[in-house]
Amino acid sequence: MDKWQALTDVPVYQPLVRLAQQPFDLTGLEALSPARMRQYCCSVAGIDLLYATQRVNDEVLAGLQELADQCKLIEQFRQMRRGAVMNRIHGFPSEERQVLHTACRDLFTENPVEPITSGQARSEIARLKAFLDELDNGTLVNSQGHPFDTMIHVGIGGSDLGPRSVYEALRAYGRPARKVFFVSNVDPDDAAAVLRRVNLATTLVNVVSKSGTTLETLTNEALIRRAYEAQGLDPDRHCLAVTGKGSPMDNPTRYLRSFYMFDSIGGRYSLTSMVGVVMLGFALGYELVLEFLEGASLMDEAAEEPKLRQNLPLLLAMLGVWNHNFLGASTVAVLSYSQALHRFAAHLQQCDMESNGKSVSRYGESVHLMTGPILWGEPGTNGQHAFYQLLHQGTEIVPVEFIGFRQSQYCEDLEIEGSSSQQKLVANLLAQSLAMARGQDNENPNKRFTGNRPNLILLADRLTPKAMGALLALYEAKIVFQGFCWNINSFDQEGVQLGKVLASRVLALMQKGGGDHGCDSSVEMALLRTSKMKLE
Ligand code: G6Q
Repeated sequence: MDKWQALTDVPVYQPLVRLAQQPFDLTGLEALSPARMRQYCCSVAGIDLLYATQRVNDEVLAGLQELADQCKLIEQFRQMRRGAVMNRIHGFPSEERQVLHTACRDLFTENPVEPITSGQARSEIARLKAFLDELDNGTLVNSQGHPFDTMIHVGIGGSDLGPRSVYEALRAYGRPARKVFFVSNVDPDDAAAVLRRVNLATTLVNVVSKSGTTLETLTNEALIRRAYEAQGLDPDRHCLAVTGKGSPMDNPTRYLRSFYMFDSIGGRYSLTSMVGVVMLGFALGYELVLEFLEGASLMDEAAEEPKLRQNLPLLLAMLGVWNHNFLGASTVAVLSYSQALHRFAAHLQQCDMESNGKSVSRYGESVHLMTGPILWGEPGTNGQHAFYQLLHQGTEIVPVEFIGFRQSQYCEDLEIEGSSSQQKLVANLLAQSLAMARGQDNENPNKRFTGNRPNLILLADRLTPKAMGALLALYEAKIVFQGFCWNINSFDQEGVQLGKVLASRVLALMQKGGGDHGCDSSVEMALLRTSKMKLE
């Protein structure tokens, strides 16, 4: 989008505002016809998007196509994948970086769209394969000659949430003899709880930090290294590093093995880089990691399709913009009917809200429309027994993105009272979607369901590594498309800086000698006194 173009300046904005005054009524008798259901379905890379339960009709979809075209969303996505410098605020000092997370999985063709970063990713993945082979064939063992059977993944934010959520999602395919634990919080109890559960002698510690300077990660690494020393073990023979070239952690003599991620890959988009795949390779094996990356790569390619109704990520993004900017919904819930996806919403929360929680445009001007929504979620059916009351009858309209699978992962299921657990799970998902859309009248107002609560369903056969890769890339592309549409920079995170700076100031005050405190009249000191924290 050009400098002058805020979303409100895009020609099709006003026509869409007019259409939004009378959005499609999902509660009508024939509203959810079989024909509508068939037509409002888009399938890409093994994932189906069923969106008949959105408040759109053909006219709105045509308007959203124009919106995507007028904002040049596909063109920008193509430029991003080919290495354009997208992470910038024009006219102001900013990160000035390419955005190339997609290059990490562009591994399945002779001609990657951006060969330099893809080439680097290929050589890192070859190094990872060699490392995993050594673990498998017994060339790499601990000092007593025993195989490594456990990994502690240490990292925070983008270096934790994505890897952890996909590990949880794919645990069903994990190698039975390998365990993975995560430590992220600087809360000492996080590391202490994990250290109690592992045998350090057969454990690898995967320290992941792009910057190599993150307080929490460095503190946890030091704490875990201390635990090794206390047992007479050499931590350098157990710790791996995943970091940026030239970072303070880029010191191969301190680590059993070092892997690299690149400047052009932001933390929250780094799951398919070494940030995620070293741990996933250990847990699942190399072949399944490749399947995961292949799923992501298929979705990246599909995201370049210009036709909205055939481009799943673009459609998901534009339906989100319709609900958020035109129908006025301020949050979106991602409700996975899959226990394995129980941390996926947490990852999306970061990926979406850190990317699109912005108030200035890519030209430093204040934006006048809502940008990123509040994203939240929990797995179904658990959520049904908790917050769904508000989703059905609350005053806040919450668009819902349901995620489900036709088959379970473990295929350990039984028919109880005529149906399997998987059938019960999917039946609940479908029922919730209909209930939210159609509602139900009742003469008792307390039992009335107004309906017209927009929702959609993402459905795949089974949560396999490939499907997980596709699902991840789908959401990454959705977030990027929406950011382009709002003309904001979805790739920096200045909003997390202020808190970090203040935390170091408060910490410095805590560490300062007792005598200096008397005359300190800063607001930080006043807060410390009020909080009755012990000052050293
Ligand atoms: C993500 C953010 C942030 C980052 C963490 C960890 O996009 O940049 O969540 O991932 O702060 O950073 P390091 O990997 O540098 O330790």
